[in-house]
Formats: sequence, structure tokens, C-alpha cells
Amino acid sequence: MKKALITGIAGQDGSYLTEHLLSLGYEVFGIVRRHSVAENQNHRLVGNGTNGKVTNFYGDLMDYPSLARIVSEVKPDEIYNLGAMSHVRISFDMPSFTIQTNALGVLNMLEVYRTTVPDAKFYQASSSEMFGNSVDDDGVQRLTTPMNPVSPYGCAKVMGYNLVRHYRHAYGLHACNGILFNHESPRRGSNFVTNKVVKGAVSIKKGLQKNLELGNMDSYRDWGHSKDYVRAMHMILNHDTPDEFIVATGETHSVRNLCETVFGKLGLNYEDYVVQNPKYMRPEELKYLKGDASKANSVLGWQPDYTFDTMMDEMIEHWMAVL
Ligand code: F7E
Repeated sequence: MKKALITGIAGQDGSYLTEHLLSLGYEVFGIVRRHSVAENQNHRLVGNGTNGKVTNFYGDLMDYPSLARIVSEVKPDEIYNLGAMSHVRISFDMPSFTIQTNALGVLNMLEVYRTTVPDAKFYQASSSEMFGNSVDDDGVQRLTTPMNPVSPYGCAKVMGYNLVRHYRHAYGLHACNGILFNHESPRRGSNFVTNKVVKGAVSIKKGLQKNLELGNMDSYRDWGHSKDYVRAMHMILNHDTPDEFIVATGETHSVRNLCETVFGKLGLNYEDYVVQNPKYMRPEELKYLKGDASKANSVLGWQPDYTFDTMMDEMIEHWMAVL
């Protein structure tokens, strides 16, 4: 039985990856940070069939002794480093914490990996936010597109990405980067734009809320489904040679179009309800993302199951049931 260790196991991707790896017969271990509300530490892992099947440890990417202890105890075959401060706008409020967790945290994990289980495989959750405002002439970001990050989050992720490549080359480790474009689901935090819009629109439909406050409506994102993207993580890690891969849908929508689609599906006109609040604007915005996943498609045989439409339907159904 192969052993996988996931940092950030309690997040959206960590919880879907856990389900995926359990279905493949893995033994799954996770690292969670202490939270004063104990239920919040692992609520995404409760009631999804993983109860009692996962061993979680308290730890933190900034707490090297905890990482060293956990990795020596588990001796994982595969390490998935998904732990991060993942909210881009909040990274402007907490730049130092973001850089420490998302850049130095990667270094800590890599050092523990190199010195404790160098024969294991290492996956780093890299992000399309690393491209910042770089886009090729044909309107696409690909592996050769320069990285010009426009947020503390993006800057930290570039450092993590480069560290992984450096450790691979310097020490001959099987360390890989998945550059994942935005990926969503009903488990997405409700302060990310997709789930905020779906939850808000359903609340308005049910008469629970009058309007929805958003920031920039004119940025574009390439939105896929987390369930599809965690399958790609496992494929990337288990490819013969450690490498970099982009995971994206190749389709882009504006935040305005997202609103139009979601409110439209509920029989509402978004223009009657959505208002702009400067508090949700970012000091510097990443305006446009559309990824080229052709290498993941051809080399790994990865294809998404969800479309933008089926993903929105699933998220609407979720909030219809919850609210
Ligand atoms: O924003 C705009 C906002 O916060 C998307 C993370 O998973 O993907 C995610 O980062 C867009 C931006 O995601 C609101 O300005 C408008 O243009 O859902 P988001 P993100 O910043 O793209 C990348 C790949 C990651 O790696 C990150 O970890 O929507 N927007 N109004 C808003 N965004 C939010 N959150 N809230 C608003 O009210």
C-alpha cells in the first residue's frame, strides 16, 4: 500500500485528493494547522467517506520540527504540498505571512523531503497567479510564458516553483510542479469569487439577501473543477520523469460573465443585484488567464470531465440544498 502525505489536506483540493487517493488504494496522511474551533480543522473531510480512513497530524509549514517529525514517522512515498495562504487579495493584507508560508514553507518541506525520504516523489501546488500580467500574443499562458507576478501570493509561488526545480536539478529528486489555473467546486471557500457569486445569487433567489457586493467585474479567469485537477496532480507526480505541467481548461470567462451565467440560471438579471465595493478590489489585478494544458493532455492523457456549465450547475445545486 503506497503512502501519501498531504499538506493542506483540510482544503478544497486536499479533501478531493484524499478521496481520489483512497479510491486508488493509498494510505493517506495529512497535516492540519490547529484552529480554535476544532470542527473547522477538518470539516471538508467529514461526511465525504474519508472518516476514519485518514491519519492527520498537527503541524505547520513554518514549524520545521513538526514537519521533520511527521515525515520521519510516516515515511511517505508521495508528498503533495498543497498547504498555503491561498487567497490572493488577502495576501496584500498579510504579505509577510504569505511569503513565509508559500515560499519558505516550500523550502522547509523540500529540506525535510531531501534529508528524510529522498526516494519519495514531491508535488508542488504551483499556480497560474505566477504569470501575473504576462500573456502570449495569441492570448494564452503556456510553460514558456514569462512569470511577472502581481501579488505577494504570486511572488511567493514563483519562489516555491523555482525552489522545486532547483532541488530537482541539484539533488536529483523526483520533484514536480503542477501549474494549476483556477479550480472551483462546492467546497471552494465562499470568499473566492465563484462560490461567492453562486452563494449570493442563491441567497437572493431565496429572499435571504438583497444584493451582492463584488470587486473587479472585468477580470478573466480560466475556471476548472477541483475534482478534475486533483486527478492531474496524481498523474503529474506519477509520470516517469519529474517535470512541469499546466492544468487548465483553455476557456476563459469574465467575472461579469460568471454573474450573468449564474444569475441567469436562476432566472435573475445580475445587473439588478450586483454592486461594486472598492473593498474587494486589489492594489494590482491579474486581468486575464487562459491556460494551455496541451502537454498534460498529450503526455499524461489528462482531460477534464466537468465543463464551466456543469460545474456551475453543481455549485448552484449545492447552495440550493444548504440554504
Ligand atoms: O478571484 C475577482 C478578483 O479570489 C478571481 C486562488 O485559488 O486562483 C485563485 O486566485 C477574480 C479576481 O481567485 C471579487 O479580483 C471580483 O480577478 O476567486 P478569486 P484568484 O485571485 O484568481 C489562483 C490560480 C490561485 O492559485 C489562488 O490560490 O475575481 N473578484 N470580485 C473577486 N474575487 C473575490 N475573491 N471576491 C470578490 O468579491
